[in-house]
Amino acid sequence: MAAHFGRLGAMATGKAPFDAKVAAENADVVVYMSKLPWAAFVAGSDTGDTKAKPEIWKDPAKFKAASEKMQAEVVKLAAAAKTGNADNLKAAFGPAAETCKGCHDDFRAK
Ligand code: ASC
Repeated sequence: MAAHFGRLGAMATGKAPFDAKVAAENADVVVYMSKLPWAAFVAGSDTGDTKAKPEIWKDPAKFKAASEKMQAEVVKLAAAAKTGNADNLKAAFGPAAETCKGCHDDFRAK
């Protein structure tokens, strides 16, 4: 996730040249991957070597809402990437990154 989202971030922040094809491909991978983590957070998976905070299981509705917000934002990010316009990617990247950060702040230990 970090690798593919990171490539979009590099383009959105001017650290890498904008390449519409690369942006669209990476955004599609992000959309696909955005659906995957949630099935792993089953009851009982809160123990052992994990960065998952107990809040995931204490407030599953909040966790689910955060996951859905991220999934919605990366769909918008992919749509923006597919316009082939760097400014659209830039505009969509910040809100998507906020949903990563928001969930990590609340639900992932440092
Ligand atoms: C990334 C990455 C995250 C998010 C977050 C956004 O590239 O690995 O977790 O962006 O840092 O604030």
